[in-house]
Amino acid sequence: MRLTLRFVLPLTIVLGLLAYAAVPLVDRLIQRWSVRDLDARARLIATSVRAPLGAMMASGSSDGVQLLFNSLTHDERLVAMGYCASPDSPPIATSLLPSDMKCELLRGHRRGGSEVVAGVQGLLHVAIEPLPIGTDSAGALLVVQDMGYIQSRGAETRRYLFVAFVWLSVVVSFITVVVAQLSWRGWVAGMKALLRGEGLLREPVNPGRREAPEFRPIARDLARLIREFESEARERDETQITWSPETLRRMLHGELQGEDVIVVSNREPYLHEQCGGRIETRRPASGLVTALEPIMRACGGTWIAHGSGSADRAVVDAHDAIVLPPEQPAYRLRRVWLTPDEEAGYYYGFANEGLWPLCHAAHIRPIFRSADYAHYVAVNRRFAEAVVAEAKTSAPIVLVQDYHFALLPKMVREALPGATIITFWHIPWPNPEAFAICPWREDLLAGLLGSSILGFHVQSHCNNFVASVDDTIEARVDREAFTVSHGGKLTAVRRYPISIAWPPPPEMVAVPVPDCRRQVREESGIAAGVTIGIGVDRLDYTKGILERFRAVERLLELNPDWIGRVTYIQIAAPSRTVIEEYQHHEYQVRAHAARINAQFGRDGWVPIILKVSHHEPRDVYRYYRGADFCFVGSLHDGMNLVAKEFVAARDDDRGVLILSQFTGAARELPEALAVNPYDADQCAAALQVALTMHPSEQRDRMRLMRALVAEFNVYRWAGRMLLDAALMRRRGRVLERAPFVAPAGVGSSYVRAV
Ligand code: ADQ
Repeated sequence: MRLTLRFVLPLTIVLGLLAYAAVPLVDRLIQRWSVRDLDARARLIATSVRAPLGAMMASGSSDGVQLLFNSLTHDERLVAMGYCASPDSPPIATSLLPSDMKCELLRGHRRGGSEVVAGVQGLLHVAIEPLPIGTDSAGALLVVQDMGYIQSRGAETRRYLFVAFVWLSVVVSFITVVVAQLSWRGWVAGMKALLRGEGLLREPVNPGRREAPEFRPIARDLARLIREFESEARERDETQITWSPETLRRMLHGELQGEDVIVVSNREPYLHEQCGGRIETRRPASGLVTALEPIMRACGGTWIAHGSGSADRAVVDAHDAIVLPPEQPAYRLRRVWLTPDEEAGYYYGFANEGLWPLCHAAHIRPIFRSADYAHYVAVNRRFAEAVVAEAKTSAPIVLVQDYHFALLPKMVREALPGATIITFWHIPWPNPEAFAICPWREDLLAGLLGSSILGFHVQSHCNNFVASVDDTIEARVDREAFTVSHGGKLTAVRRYPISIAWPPPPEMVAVPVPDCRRQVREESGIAAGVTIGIGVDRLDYTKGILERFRAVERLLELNPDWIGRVTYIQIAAPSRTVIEEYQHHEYQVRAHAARINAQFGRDGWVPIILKVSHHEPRDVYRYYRGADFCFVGSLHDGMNLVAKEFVAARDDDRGVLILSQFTGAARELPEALAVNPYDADQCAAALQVALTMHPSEQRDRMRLMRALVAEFNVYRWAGRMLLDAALMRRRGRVLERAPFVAPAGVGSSYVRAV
């Protein structure tokens, strides 16, 4: 009712005012029409009387004229008539001709005309019609008509008009109320649906109902706001997210919908090798591949890598690409070919004889050759060109992996200024003094600072990098925001601890633990009562394999009771075998194992079993599951995924992890037995603890470690980086729309890194 009144009342008032304004207008209009009618009537009368009047005047019968006029004025509207022969003669007229109406009137109306005058009983219409008769050339007829009927007609019209307006207002109000009610209901229903989130966060409850077009812009804005709110909330409280391939896919869909994701790494996720007449597919032993492959499976995109398998060329298409993984294609691998010289200079030379020892505190001197560096520059350029060629948009998201591509971010940035480049440095970053020995340190830093985000596993590596920048090049370092501004570009330096897929692929943990133990024993010839330790590494001097052998030796020296009761299996994948240092290291590893086995081995038992060969991930997991403890003894390691894999493999909550304090993993897994691998006595003591640890303690420790790896899995690692990239891109877009030059050092400049 109130709604009705709200519509009807103003409408009635408006219509009333309109009617009020219309009345004088209508009066004037009626009068004008009536005057026109009376003029025509006067002309008609003049025409009708012309002949009899002419005859009477010719015969001088003024009485006859009088009689004629009297007979005509019987008409109730015709008040009086008269004839003037000239302006000076008296009129021959009926008795009711007003006395003030003289023939002089003719002077002002030589050609005739009419006027409205006020009579005693109301308005009169006086028409003067020229009527020359005989010699009276100025003769004219006076016709006086009553206009009273017009006034009564005006009153009637006003009455009709009023009634019509009243009706109109009622009808218009009714229609307005009905239409308003209907659209109000629709609007309220639409708004309620919007507030319920239909069409924004979820499908409409009634999919048949079409969304009102006027809601579309509101719905769009709301959806965008909700997305932004969600992602900001996620950024504020990421502990709420359980990261899985599905979460990552959803996040990529929501945050980076339609974005072009390109990964660049030296190592390819799959190698194709010629074996006899067959082509075999092989997964390389690499932490980087272990971490990135699940991501690419989850989000697709293009992975650019060096094609190093002997049959790699045989399986690619015309664009040097192949779709992977073989069993369930999800992403594209684009292979880049290198000549043996390029590979020797860029990969073995500068990357692995120069940067690898430079970044690892393993007391191996880096070797820097300018010819190697020239190859490093050229190969970085080649990969950068491949990124540009593979980019589907001008602003792709490029994930650059590791120390093989320190120069590439800047090269890609120059070609694709809109790209979001996330570079992840998988190995440690040395302190500024150690880094200073690199002859091309400025170029390396400038190259890396082409990235939007530069990631390391742990905060101390971020700190070392920023300190190196501070010591080496002209750049503005913001230690609060942890950003570096160089050449007008900003790079955020962030910590993203890498991890493994969780839960581990089902096929890795399919064989029950007791079966794994039995198989491991059988394969390695280990007797039933012997405790088994495991180490899984690339055969690399940074991994502390020699140190672990010394620890086993020391344990047997200090506690001879363990002789014949414990065997440590070292799986070592040959790595970088063309490098002399690695050849020497392998020789030492073999020699140490042989010496210790010779010293302590007896009756078919040996303390160390060394398996220098590559193993498929399934075999590696079988060893993890079949062992009683895992020993990670790296002298220096960015993260170390073996530690996390061992934890993931132990769904029986058993097994002990001995972990070097110089790995990134040690900061995340305090329940492991932390050791200094250089301290053989301490390591031997840790072995003793591991060998005697009660199963319930093993279970408690293992559960805590498993919970951590489950939560901080590789999907979180990638998701966190990609979310940061998405945030940067969003901020970049906002800034493009509303540019604002922040004062130097103010955080908004962070956005310009995009
Ligand atoms: P890597 O130095 O390669 O990685 P790591 O993290 O331990 O070291 O990963 C090694 C991977 O190779 C694991 O997945 C392991 O299972 C596998 N592997 C080792 N030996 C193998 C063998 N014989 N056969 C088959 N597979 C084998 C670099 C950095 C690390 C960082 C990772 C990821 O040096 O610090 O954790 O990248 O960022």
